[in-house]
Amino acid sequence: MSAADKVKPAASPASEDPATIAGNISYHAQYSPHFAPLTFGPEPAYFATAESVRDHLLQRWNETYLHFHKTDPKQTYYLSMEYLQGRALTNAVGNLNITGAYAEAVKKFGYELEALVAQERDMALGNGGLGRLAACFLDSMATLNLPSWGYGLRYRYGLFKQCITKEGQEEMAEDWLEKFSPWEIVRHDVVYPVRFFGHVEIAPDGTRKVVGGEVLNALAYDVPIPGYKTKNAISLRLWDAKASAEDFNLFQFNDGQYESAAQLHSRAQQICAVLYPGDATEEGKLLRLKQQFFLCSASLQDIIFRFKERKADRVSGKWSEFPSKVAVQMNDTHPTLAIPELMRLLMDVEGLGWDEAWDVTNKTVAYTNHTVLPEALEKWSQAVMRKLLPRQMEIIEEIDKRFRQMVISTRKDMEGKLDAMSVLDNNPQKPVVRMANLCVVAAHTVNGVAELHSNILKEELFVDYVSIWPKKFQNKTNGITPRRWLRFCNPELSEIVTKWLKTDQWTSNLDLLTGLRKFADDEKLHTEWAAAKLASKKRLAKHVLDVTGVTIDPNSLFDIQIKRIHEYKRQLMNILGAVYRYKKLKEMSADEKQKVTPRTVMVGGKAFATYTNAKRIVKLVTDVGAVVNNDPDVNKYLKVVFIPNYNVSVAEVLIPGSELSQHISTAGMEASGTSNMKFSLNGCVIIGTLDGANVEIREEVGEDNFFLFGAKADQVAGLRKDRENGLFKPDPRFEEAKQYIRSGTFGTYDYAPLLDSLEGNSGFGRGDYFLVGYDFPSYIDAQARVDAAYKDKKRWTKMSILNTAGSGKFSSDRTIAQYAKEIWGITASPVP
Ligand code: B1N
Repeated sequence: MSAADKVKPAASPASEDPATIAGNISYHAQYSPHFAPLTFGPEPAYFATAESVRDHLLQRWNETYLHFHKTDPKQTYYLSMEYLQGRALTNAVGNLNITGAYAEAVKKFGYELEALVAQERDMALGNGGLGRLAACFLDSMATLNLPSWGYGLRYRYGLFKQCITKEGQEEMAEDWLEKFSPWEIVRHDVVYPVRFFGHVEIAPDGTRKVVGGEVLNALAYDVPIPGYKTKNAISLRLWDAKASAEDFNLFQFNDGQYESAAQLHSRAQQICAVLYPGDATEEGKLLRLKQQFFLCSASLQDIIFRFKERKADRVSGKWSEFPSKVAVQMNDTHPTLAIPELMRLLMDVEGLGWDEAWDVTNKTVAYTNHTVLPEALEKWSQAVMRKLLPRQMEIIEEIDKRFRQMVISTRKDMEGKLDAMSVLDNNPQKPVVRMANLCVVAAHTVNGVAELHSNILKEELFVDYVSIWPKKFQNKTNGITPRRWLRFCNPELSEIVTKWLKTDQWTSNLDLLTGLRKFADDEKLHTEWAAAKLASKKRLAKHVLDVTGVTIDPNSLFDIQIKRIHEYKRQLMNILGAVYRYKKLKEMSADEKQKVTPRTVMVGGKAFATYTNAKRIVKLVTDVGAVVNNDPDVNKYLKVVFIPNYNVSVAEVLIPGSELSQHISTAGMEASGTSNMKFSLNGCVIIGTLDGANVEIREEVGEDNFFLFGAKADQVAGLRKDRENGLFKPDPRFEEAKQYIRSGTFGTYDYAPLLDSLEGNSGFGRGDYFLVGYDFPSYIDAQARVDAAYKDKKRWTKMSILNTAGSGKFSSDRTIAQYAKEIWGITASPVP
């Protein structure tokens, strides 16, 4: 019997009555005050409100833990280096279905709930789609009552804050913990040692252990994740690194040697200091590897602890039962070290033999691939790995050896492919471990994130393995949570959807949206739909004015491209299109201009700090904007705005107000994309290539409601070859746009390296590897079709409705239900 069972708490603080809630908020303001009690400004009011919401979460979260403990279901553990949670308050009250009660409660203090929500800092522990996907998945896991948890790292600073200056992008540390986070609970009782460096010692009986090196402690912080309209709340467990008191050399400190006295403490701080520390240096690479291992080792020790905790007799073994209780999902290759670390724990700590440990590991771990870009496929130096993780490296070598033997003895025909398929690349120039290969060899299932991407995995990247393990490969098309991405971020449109469907069940059963199709021509719906869109556009225009000082016209077509800046995503094509549009406007007579569809082109996204060409693209967008927006001849017809510091909370303002969004990557290069799903769900029409999930979105919403252009994935290799052979003939419009920039129209910054990357055949300039020049004419033509369609309000509104109506497939509830059934083998376990 636990203490909690002996003495019941006085009263539940988790009330749904506004007056009681206000009392609880007031209680938190007094007894967990983070600010002087003199004033109760928006910031303290936000913290007190958040803490009172947390009371609700904690109650559910404790009950869920106990429920899983008692019922002992198979549980999934999602391992990810990134979680882009964004803000939590709106989502928490929304999922708990107490938004109205909280809105009323905070009114008693003179506040609107939205004003308090705006005080919250984004939890930006991720950089793009992969991290936001993990966050959407947690929401769906909780909502579907699945026994599942997330594991990640508690980075002190999240993804950098992007400032736009005259020089372009500048990065600042994102201090999300500056004033503490009310959503995390430090768990001083959950601590595991993680060892780096050292050497392997072999006992006379052959057992191995690592001695020496440095040991840091992983300390757990739990972020409760509530499901929508359910009692279940799951955990996102984030690890922080700590050195212990014994590692603090008091003698040295008192002797004035402050730095060396606290050496290990400062090394512990480095581990969770930032997401993606620069890896240009050897130190940077080592730090990233340390981060990855820290996540894997701490999480696996915790998973094994829980496996034993739930049934006492597991302490003494029954390891064959492990895969029937535990599923580990690796979000890309970043947590690959979970494989050798699980092997080590099973063999060196729990005493299993190799075969048994391998069987357990294989049946436990699964791997999701998120990219086929060669530069993003992780490879770690064997030497670095051997030094940092000597035992894990031994295990990787053994895995590689046994894999090679297996192929040679069972698949003689594949022997010639072994050099490409093996885990170790023993090229004497640069011996590396190929993490994706290790994942494919060790995992029971490998999946891609959209149909097209999964096919590319099976037909190209992993084709050789398919012939060995044909059943290992699956597709799980990505999804997004309809709670955050429609219900909460777009209340106007949500209400209309609920009204016309006569139910709000779509929030957890998104397929119901197809019910809107039969009203696609209804004039009354059109009027309401357009009014909701306009309201969101006005909110978006206000945001743009606040952060850039640029006034944009809510009656112009809002055209948005927001995502990480990368050459394959082709923001450069977008801006060349805008430059071409500008030039044409300059050449038009006043009468001709009257016929033009006014447009506001918005681009947002962060460039990795060391990715020079991506930073040049940011600079180009702002330079083009500065000229166009201040040109009285055209600025009624065109504006170009760079939206600074794109993140989850900015997306929640931009997406509802969008009308056209650009998903224009070179075909075959964007694994899925997930913002495309968010835009379409919010009644935005996509202009895009047949890439990633665009293919499936177009199928669902109908080809008339999608502006398609560009080369197909299977043409790309041939087009690049043609280019190398000098067979490419650029369209004059493409030449015109580039020349306009080169001529200095948008200032004197040196754009030559950027524009040169679009020239040449190969080698220097990369010969337009991303095929901007090839796709440009069809892109411009598609944009002309957009202009024409937008002039016909009826047609456009119908397209918008049909986009929302066709988005049901892209709920992360569907995705997660498929993972649960087809990969993890887990079932729902709702708290009674
Ligand atoms: O993962 C998303 C997809 O929707 C996107 O298409 C895909 O680009 C994205 C190395 C990545 N793939 N790979 C990464 C992130 C961080 C890093 O250090 C690679 N991100 C994606 C969700 O499936």
